[in-house]
Amino acid sequence: MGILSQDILDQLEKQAIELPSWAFGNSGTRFKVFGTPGTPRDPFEKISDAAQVHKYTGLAPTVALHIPWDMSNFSDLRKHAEDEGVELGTINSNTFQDDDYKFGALTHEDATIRTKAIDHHLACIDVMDETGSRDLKIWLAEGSNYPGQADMRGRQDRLQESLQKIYARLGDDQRLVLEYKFFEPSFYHTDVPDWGTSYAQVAALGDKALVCLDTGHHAPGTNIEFIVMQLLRLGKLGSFDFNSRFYADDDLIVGAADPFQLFRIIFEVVRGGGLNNPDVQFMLDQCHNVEDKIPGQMRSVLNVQEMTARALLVDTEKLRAAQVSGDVLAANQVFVDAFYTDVRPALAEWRESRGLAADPMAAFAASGYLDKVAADRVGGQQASWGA
Ligand code: LRH
Ligand code: MN
Repeated sequence: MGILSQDILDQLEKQAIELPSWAFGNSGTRFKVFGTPGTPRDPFEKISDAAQVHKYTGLAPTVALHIPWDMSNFSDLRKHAEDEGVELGTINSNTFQDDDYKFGALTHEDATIRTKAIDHHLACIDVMDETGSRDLKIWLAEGSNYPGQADMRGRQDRLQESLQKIYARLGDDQRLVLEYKFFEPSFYHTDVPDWGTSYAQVAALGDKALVCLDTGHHAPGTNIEFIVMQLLRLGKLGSFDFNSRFYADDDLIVGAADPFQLFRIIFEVVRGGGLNNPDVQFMLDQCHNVEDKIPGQMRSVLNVQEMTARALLVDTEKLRAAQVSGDVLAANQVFVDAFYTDVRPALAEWRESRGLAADPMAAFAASGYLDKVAADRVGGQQASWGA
């Protein structure tokens, strides 16, 4: 297929990117959450929309759920997903929308509050037993806003104690991934602010506990691909939340703000044996505040596919030779040559050879699906974060 060898195409064929159910609901900022005609009103409609992304791209066979946003009859939802050609994926806990957690949840000074938060996670694992999901993803909004407000050391100890109780409940084939974020909603300290803290906490739990890396959760200027390299080297990179940002946790379409960063990240994934590795889950974590959500998700998985194809085009032999000989410019040239290689025509041809539309976005737009759901989904409450 032109510039893409059969070996590269074989690797691309195996690529699977999990979609976040919440990307199909309304989302926004503290200023405004915009509604959109046809937005899903329940998890079943979210799954139907997510299935459209897989139908046209062949890239998104699973959908992550968020609890309680996606509470439903999970055996019916699982059946619905299978009927739509997808499966239910990662289960996300939520301890960031309850008044009781104002000063913490798994880290709270009060054991009663900690027990409530632990029980929520145990309930999420019950959901995993019903949905057949492997991963429990834990992102904690916990922290403080002013120096002196919190005993940061005591909170780390209580966090470990709480995580131990959650970890003990995991089944043999289940895992937990602990997501870090350097700030927001806490503005002085965050209890899991960086990869080192997440690593320290999960390493103390055991093999079924790993780190979740959200590409929007780092301080500006952070070399994220270095962290990817290190976590793969340590065997503790459990999953990605892919998105992109210009400033903070903007949750924009992955690759939109900084395509070269996405390329560098995926190059380290390939280098570290993380591509199509079942231990390293690729997931999107995005919000389409102003653009149409299904096309937004489609554009996202296609961006990841394109950057994966480019990363696989790096002439690693030539690169190593230049690295070993200290030829700085030659090494960088080999690297960016792959990045600047336009793989889109070859990917379009390859899609057609697999019975997919050469241009999934155009094919979906022509399907009239958005007009249909806008006409059908009248009344009821459109789904959103409900912050
Ligand atoms: C927190 C986060 C986390 C999710 C939420 C939807 O910023 O990245 O992964 O629970 O977004
Ligand atoms: Mn995330």
